[in-house]
Amino acid sequence: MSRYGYLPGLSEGISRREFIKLLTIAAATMGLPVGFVKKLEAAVKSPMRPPVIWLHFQECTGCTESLLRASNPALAKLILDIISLDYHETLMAAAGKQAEDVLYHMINKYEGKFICVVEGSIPTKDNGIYCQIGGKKAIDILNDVGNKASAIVAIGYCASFGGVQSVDPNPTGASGVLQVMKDKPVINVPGCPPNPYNILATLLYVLTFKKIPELDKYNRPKFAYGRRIHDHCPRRAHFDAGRFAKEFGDEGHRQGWCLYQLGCKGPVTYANCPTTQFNDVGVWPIGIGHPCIGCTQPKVGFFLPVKFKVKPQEAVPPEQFPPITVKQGKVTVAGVAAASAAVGAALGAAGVIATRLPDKREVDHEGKTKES
Ligand code: FSX
Ligand code: SF4
Ligand code: F3S
Repeated sequence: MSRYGYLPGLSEGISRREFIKLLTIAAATMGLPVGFVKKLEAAVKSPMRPPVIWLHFQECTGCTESLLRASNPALAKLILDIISLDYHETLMAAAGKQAEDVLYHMINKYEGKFICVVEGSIPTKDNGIYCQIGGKKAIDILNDVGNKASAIVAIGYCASFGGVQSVDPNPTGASGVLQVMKDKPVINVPGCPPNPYNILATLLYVLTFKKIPELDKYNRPKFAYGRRIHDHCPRRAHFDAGRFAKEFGDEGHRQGWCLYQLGCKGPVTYANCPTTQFNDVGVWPIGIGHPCIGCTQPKVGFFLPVKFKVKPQEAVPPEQFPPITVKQGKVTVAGVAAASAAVGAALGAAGVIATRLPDKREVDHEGKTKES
């Protein structure tokens, strides 16, 4: 239950089995070994865990809805109830003045200690008049609450990057949280809607480690947004082989070929959708035949026409792979990699082995080593 117990319908417990399963998935999403599940459990159960205050501005509420409609109801319960959600405009029974009183009571009581979650963009044009709640402008509410929070988690494409309403001509001046709150730690968890496991993992990370996870240049947690869709896409073999769906419903589309020619933005979009997927039943846009629209990528999702073809970038190796620019004795890794490419995938390991070796060793074209 939340501290005030006013979130209806979310108070039934989660079985221990479900609870541990969710924490294990969250640990895997964060790239943590299974041994960390106990730490996550302790953080969630701690009576000292910080309250969470969840604000809504310009949006479709799809982020919260997708949580509530998750095929695993325990997931919504874990995020919305057990992680101590103390104010959520969509879910709480309180309304009007009562709701406002709760909000200001909470932020004053827990100043500097609570996490503020924001859903939706903030209109900044014409003094912010285009989104008002109880006569108060969104930008003022965000300033009141955000400035007292220990950290802000911007959930969804709207709160992260402005959303569909920020596309030109952006009549309301819709902006992401970071554009408004420049001096606060802001974590962006984009997606339209974002994957509930990424929301869970981000909140759990902050609760457990009491710090912000490592972020990329768009303030997204690297554990969830560190790789391109294209790099893990199950249709990638078709891309490499030049087999493309040209029209929805054509033979290539029915065969599950690559959706690049239909405007897939997977080659420039960073997110874990191919591996995490949605709704616990393995669905995600590309999996069900729709090109990725880039809903986690600034200036891509909604900004580029669906049929627009992006330019594929160079392949980027995962961060945990060794660097490919380090010279290793007489044979450079680049040389080994080139040789590997020429003689087949089995030798690809040579490049990896090579970078782990101390200097003054040579690596032959089969990856065997000898001291020089
Ligand atoms: Fe935006 Fe979320 Fe898309 Fe909708 O709240 S990210 S329009 S799913 O609802 O903010
Ligand atoms: Fe997958 Fe899209 Fe890349 Fe094709 S272009 S391999 S569908 S991510
Ligand atoms: Fe969004 Fe593309 Fe994933 S459209 S949900 S980032 S596959």
